[in-house]
Amino acid sequence: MTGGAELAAVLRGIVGDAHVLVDPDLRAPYETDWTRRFTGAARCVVRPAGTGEVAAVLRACAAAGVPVVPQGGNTGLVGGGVPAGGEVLLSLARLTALDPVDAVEAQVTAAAGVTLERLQEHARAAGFDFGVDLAARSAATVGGMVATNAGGIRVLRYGSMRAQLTGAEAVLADGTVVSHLTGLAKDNTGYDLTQLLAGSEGTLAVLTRVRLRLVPLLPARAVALVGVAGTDEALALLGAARRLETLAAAELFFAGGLELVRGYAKLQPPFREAFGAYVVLECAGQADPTDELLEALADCAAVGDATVASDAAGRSRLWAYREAHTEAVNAAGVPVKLDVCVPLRELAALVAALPSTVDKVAAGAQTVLWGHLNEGNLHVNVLGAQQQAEAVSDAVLRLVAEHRGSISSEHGVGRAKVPWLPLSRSAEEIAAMRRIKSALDPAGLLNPGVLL
Ligand code: 2HG
Ligand code: ZN
Repeated sequence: MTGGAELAAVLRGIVGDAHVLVDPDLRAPYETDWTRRFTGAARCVVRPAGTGEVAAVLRACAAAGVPVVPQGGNTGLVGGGVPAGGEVLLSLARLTALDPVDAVEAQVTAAAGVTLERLQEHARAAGFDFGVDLAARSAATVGGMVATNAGGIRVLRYGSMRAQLTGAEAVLADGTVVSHLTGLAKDNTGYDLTQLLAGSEGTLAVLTRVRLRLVPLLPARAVALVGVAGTDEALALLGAARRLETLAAAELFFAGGLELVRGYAKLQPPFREAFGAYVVLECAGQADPTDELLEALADCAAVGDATVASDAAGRSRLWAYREAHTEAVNAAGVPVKLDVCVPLRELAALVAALPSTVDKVAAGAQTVLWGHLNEGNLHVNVLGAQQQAEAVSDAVLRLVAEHRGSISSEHGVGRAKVPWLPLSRSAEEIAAMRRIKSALDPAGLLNPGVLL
């Protein structure tokens, strides 16, 4: 094992003095996630500028036997991109090359550190759009989003990140570059290494470039915020909205979350009357979908009240009630944060059981729920339970497993959910994952302690 100073000197030789950060103040922004729940001291932060430098950094770390934590925009929510202590933190933020849109294939190749927002602007300027969208768009990077198989608010229409992925370039733990960026629509030439990396959370390789599918730019949009009595009524509304070909998003939140968001973002109550649950529906098409959205709402008995906007300002005003949830919760305290999904038939029972399940292990804590209705994906945020974080996670995740759900729907396993992985994956599956891990990273240097 090389000493810390010696490895840092080797890394400086690869990326230049300015891009190896050893000073604690300079390292700090990389060492803690933005929710302040995960933190660890890195040996140093290294900021390579391209695939060749990433490969050289990984070769140097492998030679020194030092573990590496890859990091994109540091917007992850399960501690998968921050060090536990003593690793080299490999920031992909300087890999920002973005190729011109390939309009013939409707694809684009982007380096790992390109932010989602930049990718969206780039695609839209060329008459296309990108199929994944999420609230952290200004900071989340495409490399991190592939590594975590990010989901977000358009999964209903376009699937999650892996569904957009047609190719990848990545560096293995020993510095080997594996590159398959042709993006061919049909390519049956053996194991799909690209898809293996989607959702691998930095444990198998470091993604440096990704080839992504683009979708048609749909200029006409309409958003409805709908008040309903509760989860069953939200599901009835979803059933009606799903008949619309233009449906692009269906999101859910509840009265408690609305109150928190209104206080934080200084928003007016959306309706004169208060409702138990709220649904945001978005429709998108080449032609204005407002009328068909209004008709669907008028025909649905579950609708308590609704407000619809078609102009950009009005649409973002309605989206704010949903999108400000994470920030509003964060401003209220450090939450216990869980991200689960269940079959839709189980959703109402889960929503009903969650507050009392939490209360049994953390009396007086506040359970805030919201999420992606179409996928039965609930974000369970518990405030005032940091001392009982483990017990809350355990109780909630066991309840989810009883309802045939997943302990991590879209945020990944990271460091946060490792103990509960057996609730969602069998011993045989986990053993097979371990075999894949040790084939690609035999020394266990990539993101140790994450996922497995
Ligand atoms: C969302 O859908 C994000 O708002 C974040 O996945 C969820 O903060 C959370 O728990
Ligand atoms: Zn989400």
